[in-house]
Amino acid sequence: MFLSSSLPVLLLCMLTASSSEIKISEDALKTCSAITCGIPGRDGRDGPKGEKGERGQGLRGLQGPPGKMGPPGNTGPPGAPGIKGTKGDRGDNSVVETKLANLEAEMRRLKSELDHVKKLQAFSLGKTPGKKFYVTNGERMPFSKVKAQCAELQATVATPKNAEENKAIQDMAGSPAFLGITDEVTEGRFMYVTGGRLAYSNWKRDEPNDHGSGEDCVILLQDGLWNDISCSSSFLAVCEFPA
Ligand SMILES: [Ca+2]
Ligand SMILES: [Ca+2]
Repeated sequence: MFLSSSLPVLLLCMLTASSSEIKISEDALKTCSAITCGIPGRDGRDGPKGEKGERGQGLRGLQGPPGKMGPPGNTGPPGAPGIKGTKGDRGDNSVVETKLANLEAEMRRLKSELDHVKKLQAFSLGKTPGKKFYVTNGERMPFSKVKAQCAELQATVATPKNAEENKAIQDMAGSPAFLGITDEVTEGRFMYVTGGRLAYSNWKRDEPNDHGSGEDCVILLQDGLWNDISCSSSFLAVCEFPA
């Protein structure tokens, strides 16, 4: 009888019930202070199953290293032909022809000038048509340098092949000058630097004598006679140009 009359009070005393503890609200406690609280009832039955929660998201791992390059893909089909371009302007050859004509005129002028210079040079050197002519820069130097200087001028070292040429060099040089003749290849056998055995010679008495430590080059003395001499000595450089 007591239990049935105090049931509402008990319900008031139970504000929140969990599986482990019972919390009592402030209002309920006030009520309970006046009326003795009963023992808590049994746990209720489990409620219906809740809806399925959203899928969780785990921690994303670090990005791995790039993989190996795959094999090349197949060649694609050829593209469609492009749009045809507009027709170009007609070429103008007149500019090129004018330039060519100017160049030809300039070449004729230069050739005329060159011929004029050649005539002046021949006149100043006393050159006779059909005959060799000789040029000197008036410097003395070893034979090797004379050869190099003449080669630079596309000429050779003065080499008299007869008495007339010997006289021409003698008159032009005015002082001892190297000739393009040596016995450097075989001692005692003088030859032309350009090749071949001597066709003419004009040795001074008792020359060539290969004096001292040896003399393998030849100079034309002021009197027109020849003397073998050391190639490292310095004498006048005279170059010879063909006829
Ligand atoms: Ca010699
Ligand atoms: Ca000598």
